[in-house]
Amino acid sequence: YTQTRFYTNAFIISDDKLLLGFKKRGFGANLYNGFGGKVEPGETPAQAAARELKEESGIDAPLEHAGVLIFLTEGTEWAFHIDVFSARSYTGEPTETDEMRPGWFSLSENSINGNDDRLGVSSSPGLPSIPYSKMWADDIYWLPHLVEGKKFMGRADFAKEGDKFIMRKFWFGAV
Ligand code: 6U4
Ligand code: NA
Ligand code: NA
Repeated sequence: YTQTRFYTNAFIISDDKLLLGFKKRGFGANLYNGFGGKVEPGETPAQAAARELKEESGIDAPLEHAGVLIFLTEGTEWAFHIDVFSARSYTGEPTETDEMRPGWFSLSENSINGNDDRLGVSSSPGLPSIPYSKMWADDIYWLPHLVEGKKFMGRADFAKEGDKFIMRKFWFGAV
């Protein structure tokens, strides 16, 4: 990998709810994700994270660094370095944009694994469970740590099959 591209991803937690955005277009379209994008020249990752959160969801939040993820894709000459941020409060109202449709998902008290939509259970009646089946395949491994406030780093290796990304390997550790 001759080059690294820097991105951000921000997750907002409010009480026992997690805010995700359904990406309507571009890379990762039709998947739920945090809010984020490219770090522009002259920006720190933290500045980029705040700007992208505002652009894509309409809210501001006291973001804190939560982890680092490296994504490698077969046939792609660069590595993606994602600084992941989280916040436990926010101001403004989550608002749909051209890129993202925000929505709240339920977090259980002790573990969000019990909230996996693939198990068909939700701890918070009325709110959907975490839509892991419609998220990037690595998210189920590190998102519980983010929710628990534990810092992490990880690397996911993807293969591209047609227009689909298949996760081949995932390595993850607490930091
Ligand atoms: P902007 O600057 O908003 O146009 P955008 O293309 O929307 O950038 P983003 O953050 O959706 O960027 O995707 C950046 C890169 O990181 C892509 O390769 C997809 C990948 N990616 C983003 N979030 C991911 C996640 N939660 N899990 C994962 N890959 C993710 O495995
Ligand atoms: Na963006
Ligand atoms: Na984006």
